[in-house]
Amino acid sequence: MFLDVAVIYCKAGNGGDGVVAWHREKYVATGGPDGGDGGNGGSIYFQADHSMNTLISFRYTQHWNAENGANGAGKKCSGKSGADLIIKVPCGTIIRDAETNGIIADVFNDGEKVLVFKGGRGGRGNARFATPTHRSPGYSEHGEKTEKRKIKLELKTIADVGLVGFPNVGKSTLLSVISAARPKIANYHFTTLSPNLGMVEYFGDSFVVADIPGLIEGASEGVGLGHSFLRHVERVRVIVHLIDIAGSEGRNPIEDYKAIRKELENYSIDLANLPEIIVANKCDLLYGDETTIAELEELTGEKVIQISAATTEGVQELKREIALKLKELPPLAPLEFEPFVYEEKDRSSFEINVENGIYYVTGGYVEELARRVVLSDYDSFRWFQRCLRDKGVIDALKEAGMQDGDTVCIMDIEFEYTL
Ligand SMILES: Nc1nc2c(ncn2[C@@H]2O[C@H](COP(=O)(O)OP(=O)(O)OP(=O)(O)O)[C@@H](O)[C@H]2O)c(=O)[nH]1
Ligand SMILES: [Mg+2]
Repeated sequence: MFLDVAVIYCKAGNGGDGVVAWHREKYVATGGPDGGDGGNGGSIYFQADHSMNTLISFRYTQHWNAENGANGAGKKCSGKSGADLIIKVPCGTIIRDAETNGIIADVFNDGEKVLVFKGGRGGRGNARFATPTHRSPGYSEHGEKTEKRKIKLELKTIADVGLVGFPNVGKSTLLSVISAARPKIANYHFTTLSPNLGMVEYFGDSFVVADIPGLIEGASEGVGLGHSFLRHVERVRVIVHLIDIAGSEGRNPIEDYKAIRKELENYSIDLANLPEIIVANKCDLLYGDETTIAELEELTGEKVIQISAATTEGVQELKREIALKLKELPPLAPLEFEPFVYEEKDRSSFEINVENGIYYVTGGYVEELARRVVLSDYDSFRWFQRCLRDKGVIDALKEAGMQDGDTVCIMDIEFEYTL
């Protein structure tokens, strides 16, 4: 099954907590602090893999979590770092933030590994807080907690050439005669339901051709298989526009050409502006009548390449034409985009709200502080109070009307203020 858009949830690993521990040894009276640090949480990477061509696996697995860092231990033992998670995706997968649709990364070249979500830092153990003047700190830090992110994966196939045209004009037949690809071919509409890729060799040159499902009038408004498959020819270098020149289904080839052009324009102006090679297929059914070809050439002002994918007549010339055209064009490149970056948590601000006589302090600064404090420890709590004072939180609380004996709530820490 083919899937080219998927929404998943990712969470990098939390940092492990630092611990409080004391060195204990026979005949050593005061061993000092030896609590180790927590390990860092695992990060999430995305890696392009050329052997994949669909995002279907993301339909079944929607939650992707990297491992948390382990907590530290005594004897200055650091916790184990969480293992990184490497998520394999097809080449050409664009990663977007699902809320804003901002592009985080375009995983383009085979094997390319992109760091998307960094794991949380481990907290420091009490051994780290010892100083000459404060030799037995009884507190440690909690590890950094990471957030779960909702992201959208979008596959935009990477190919040099995109085959477009009405259903049944012979796109898959053409791909099967110019490459080793074996797409399904049949005499009915929408034989092709998902993009097929084929590698074409031409005298030492090679290029990738993408065959997509047929387009019909109104595709850009969702008729037929819709225009969603045009995503897969969006970043090709040249479009090969195939027409059933014999009008074997009773349609008019000239009108067909105009209709497809209109759909391309409706989809995106960039797509419509791509260089185009016009190919008249099924010439074997023309029996020498070239009036339609002349008419098409007059309409477009371009040379129309005549082929029969069935008999392979003219196919070699088409390959040459494509190879020559590609030589003039810039190589395939990843998207140019302003990368979306998640807002760094503001770790310096705080806010005070008073509700029912209780003073609630929220904001990045106090959240970070609360992560570091160990309330059961006297030293740690004193340090916490000192930070609140130095940062001006106490002054701000007083300004808000706090009096002796009032209750203050900072995250999940609740205490009574005494002068
Ligand atoms: N006579 C003749 N028939 C052809 C030629 N090329 C393709 N056909 C026939 O046209 C029919 C449709 O061919 P496909 O290659 O499946 O067409 P398609 O454009 O991929 O169609 P969809 O996948 O449905 O969009 C098949 O029966 C082919 O055998 C040709 O050059 N001459
Ligand atoms: Mg087909």
